[in-house]
Amino acid sequence: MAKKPKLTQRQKRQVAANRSKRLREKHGAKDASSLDESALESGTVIGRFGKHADVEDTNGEVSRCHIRRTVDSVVCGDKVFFSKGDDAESGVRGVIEIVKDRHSVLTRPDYYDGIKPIAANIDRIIVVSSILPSLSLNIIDRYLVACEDIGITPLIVLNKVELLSDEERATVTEQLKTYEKLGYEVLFTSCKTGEGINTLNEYLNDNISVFVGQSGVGKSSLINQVLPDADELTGDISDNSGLGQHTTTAAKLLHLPAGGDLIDSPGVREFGLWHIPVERITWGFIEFRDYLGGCKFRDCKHLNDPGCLLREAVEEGKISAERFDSYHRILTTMEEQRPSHSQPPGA
Ligand SMILES: Nc1nc2c(ncn2[C@@H]2O[C@H](COP(=O)(O)OP(=O)(O)OP(=O)(O)O)[C@@H](O)[C@H]2O)c(=O)[nH]1
Ligand SMILES: [Mg+2]
Ligand SMILES: [Zn+2]
Repeated sequence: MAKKPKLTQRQKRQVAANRSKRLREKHGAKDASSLDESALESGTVIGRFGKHADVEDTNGEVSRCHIRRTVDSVVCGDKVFFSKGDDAESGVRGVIEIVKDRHSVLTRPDYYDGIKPIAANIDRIIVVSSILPSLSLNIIDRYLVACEDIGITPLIVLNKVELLSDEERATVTEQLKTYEKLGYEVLFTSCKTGEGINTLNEYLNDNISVFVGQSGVGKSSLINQVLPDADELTGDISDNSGLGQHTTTAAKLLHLPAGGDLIDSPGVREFGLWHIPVERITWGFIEFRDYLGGCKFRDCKHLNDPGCLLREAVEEGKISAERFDSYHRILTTMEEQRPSHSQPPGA
């Protein structure tokens, strides 16, 4: 069979709009969210892999579904309208017809695929770091910018803390104080000693949280601690690189017994931010906000520009020098990581 020509984004949107209009007319509903449920089922995406997604209906029954070509993207946490089929043979039974509007979505840029959603309709982002792979404040800063960009409260988790000596623990506690002073919550955890797990449990209750962070930091292990039935696959750290081996390959949504959901996501090597405009990244460093617009030059790069309020604030100790350096490192790597086929945002 000849391969179907790929639709442009605009064409996809048009086809989707026509399709939902037709469905609405057919079922006499005013908008997509009030479609006749006897024709289409409502569900939540709880697994997403390759060309398929697992959708859980309101009774908790899970159907593996195809995704209608007109649907732009589907991720864990998405609320969808789908039709149930009965193709028991292939195991893939249904079709996702419409993805409902998302109240939030965490995205990351992908070198080949453009902007990729990671999880939808989340209200907490658990930013996991560890001692091995070693703690990177720059990676934390990247995730914090992404959280600020979409207005979702992050929790900074430092896992594997039992590996720290007393002295090392005092050092990282000091490093992470910077974040607490900015109003971010920081939690030390260990899947070996159980430290912090109860607090994490309480934090997650009744929320929809996505676990993000480098491969090997222990996202799946933490989820197994909170939800012993989850049985998430965990993998060893490579002896050579000290990094994880990308054990979780597809995102998965799990329910908490007391209410709320968790989304386990695959670790990413580099959490790029080149899909976010520079001004927005600057704004994502919350302690910079008071000074924005006050530099002598309107196009101040906040480097060695004369009359830079941000640099002055760093010199006066009002802004952490580490965060300021981290900001510049993000901007530098953004330019390096942006594929040549992609335009800077807003260009
Ligand atoms: N020492 C120690 N090891 C831990 C802890 N938590 C997890 N690990 C180990 O770290 C390794 C990686 O854990 P995973 O849970 O697979 O990490 P992940 O973040 O899910 O990794 P990806 O799925 O690849 O993104 C496993 O060998 C775990 O046993 C901890 O608190 N202390
Ligand atoms: Mg994992
Ligand atoms: Zn400046």
